[in-house]
Amino acid sequence: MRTQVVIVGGGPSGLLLSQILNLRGIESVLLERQSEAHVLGRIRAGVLEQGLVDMLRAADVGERMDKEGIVHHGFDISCNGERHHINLSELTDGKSVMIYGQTEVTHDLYDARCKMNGNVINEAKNVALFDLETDHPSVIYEKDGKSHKIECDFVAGCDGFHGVSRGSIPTNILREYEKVYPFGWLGILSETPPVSDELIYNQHDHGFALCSMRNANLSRYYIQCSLEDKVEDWSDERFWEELKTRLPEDAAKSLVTGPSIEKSIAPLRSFVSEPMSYGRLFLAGDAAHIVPPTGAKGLNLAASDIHYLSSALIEFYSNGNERSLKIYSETALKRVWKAMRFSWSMTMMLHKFPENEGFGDRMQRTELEYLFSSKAAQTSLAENYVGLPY
Ligand code: RFL
Ligand code: PHB
Repeated sequence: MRTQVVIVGGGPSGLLLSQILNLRGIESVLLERQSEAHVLGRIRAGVLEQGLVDMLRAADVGERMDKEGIVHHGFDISCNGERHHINLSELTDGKSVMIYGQTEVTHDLYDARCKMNGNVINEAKNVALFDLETDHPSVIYEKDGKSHKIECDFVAGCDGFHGVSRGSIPTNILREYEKVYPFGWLGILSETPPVSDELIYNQHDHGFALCSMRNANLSRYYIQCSLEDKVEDWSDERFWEELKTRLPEDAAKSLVTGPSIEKSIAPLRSFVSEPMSYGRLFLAGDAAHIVPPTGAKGLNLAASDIHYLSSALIEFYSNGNERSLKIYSETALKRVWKAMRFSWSMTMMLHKFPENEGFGDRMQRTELEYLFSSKAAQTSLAENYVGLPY
């Protein structure tokens, strides 16, 4: 088989790329290791920047998001129970974020790919990439016990942190930067009304907590937990009690609890691998970088990579010019590092660090006091939260 672009990975990065290329008449085949049901069952991010919202609309997948998504003009930060409002719109000339789950984005993209007969191959096993440094790379995969080969012009590595694409770049070229945080996030989804109209990021002596949501009757809550903790250690009762302790009093009182319908623990890390391209392979999204979820940037960063990569491929196929493809890595990484810095600073500011007794704790408290007292500091936070320009 032959195609123009092979896309490895059917998460939001791969599906969005496939959809955008298809709309521009560029052929692609998308290879996803898991079943569609598995991909659609994952609960992940919930906050979309304006840039991603615009991309989804332009890619003809914004209809349900515009009906069901909730526009948020601000959020709260609570510091040991004292609540402060960050007015995103006032601080950023009217910008906002959209609350719409990654699960729904993925759903909409799968539906659109299906309607357009997009070439999505699920349960593609043992994907391997070849001849990436030439202008005729190829990809081999197995499906239903048979081996298949696809020849192509380009390979887009959209296969997340554990995919094969990044590992196909020779180790003498790849440079990796990593920070692993000494805690995780325990998250639950519950069919209860959200405790507040907007998100609340809570800094507390017991550890960080986040109140988020998916819709008027679906709440998403997280608490910072130990890396040794197992999901089984946390009954729903224990989770709600601990969450209440970390919330401001009014929120704790009005919190509606109920059975969790999903519960999972995610470790937190910052990770960047450079370069994001090698020959005719281009990495996008979690395949190239991971941010801790505190700044809500993971999915949004995947989207900005896809913006740069799809524009560069469209340019190549419209006039043969490879210039934007050649500078893709450099262009994408500039924005990646800024989102890394923001996610890292939000994480450092809001979590309890076991080693931070004394000086570190005072610095953290002062950082928050400065933020609440300075419009300049709030503006900086807000412009990063709504998303830096592409
Ligand atoms: P994804 O979503 O990981 O999709 C990659 C896809 O590639 C497939 N794959 C392969 N396919 C073929 N062959 C192979 N060898 C393959 N290896 C892997 C996988 O099955 C998968 O379908 O990456 P993508 O598309 O770049 O999207 C990135 C976002 O998913 C990610 O940044 C965010 O979800 C990160 N993230 C969160 N971000 C937030 O902003 N807020 C959150 O609350 C939040 N929670 C999370 C998260 C990421 C998590 N992961 C990755 C463990 C919670 C979790 C649990
Ligand atoms: C979520 O709703 O899952 C969510 C929201 C904001 C974050 C992280 C996760 O910073």
